[in-house]
Amino acid sequence: MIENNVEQFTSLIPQKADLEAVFSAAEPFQRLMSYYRCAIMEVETKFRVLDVQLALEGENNPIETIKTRLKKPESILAKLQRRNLPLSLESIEQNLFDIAGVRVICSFPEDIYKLADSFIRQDDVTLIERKDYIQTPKPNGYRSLHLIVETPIFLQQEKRMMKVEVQLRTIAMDFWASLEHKLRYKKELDSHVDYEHISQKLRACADMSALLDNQMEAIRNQITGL
Ligand code: 0O2
Repeated sequence: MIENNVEQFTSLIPQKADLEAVFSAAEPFQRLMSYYRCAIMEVETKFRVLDVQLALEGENNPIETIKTRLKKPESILAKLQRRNLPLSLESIEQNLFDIAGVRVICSFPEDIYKLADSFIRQDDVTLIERKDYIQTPKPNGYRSLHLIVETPIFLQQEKRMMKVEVQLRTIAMDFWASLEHKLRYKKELDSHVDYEHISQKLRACADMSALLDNQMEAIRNQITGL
């Protein structure tokens, strides 16, 4: 039994050769991460510009907040290992599309689609993948619109295409997802809780948050005459 556990544990540790490859690539790795940081800035600016323009057209600012994040090196390594992918920079670029993440929190569901359409229409944005978890929520109740896009960053000597994951959500969707994420983390610590029951409750909360979004949007449309 103990031997089994040791085997399971050691299988999670990267092989020495893999680690050497990762460490020897430290400088190129940092460089790649800084390119992703630049791509985040480009995409964030595009959304900020759209927000200003929509406000100029007489609508309230559709964006509440924008959060950005660069995936941590340990999460990158873990994801490559989980998927049995090569531990190399090429592999990161070719296989992982969520190294650069931009989360756009909107006031109302309709704003999400308006912003997403305007963003995707821009001629330096190429849509790679679109997952609409608002139209079709995940079984646990998770809702958001996910876009994987490719967009250029302009360096001193070259133009480089970078992939960025954009998640668009309302405040209510973000509220639910943030708490669910925290509770999921706690699940790894506690063993005495009835998680089936908790899942049902979380699903019910997700349904309530969807209802709230729809009702708030209906009120907005009544007020603005849309
Ligand atoms: P983090 O730290 O937010 O980046 P993949 O990400 O490609 O391995 P999948 O399922 O194809 O897997 O990706 P998907 O469905 O586009 O979802 C990826 C991200 O969406 C997650 O990233 C979360 O940010 C968010 N997400 C998806 N499902 C849920 C959910 O049920 N609850 C919450 N709270 N967030 C969710 P990461 O990598 O998990 O984390």
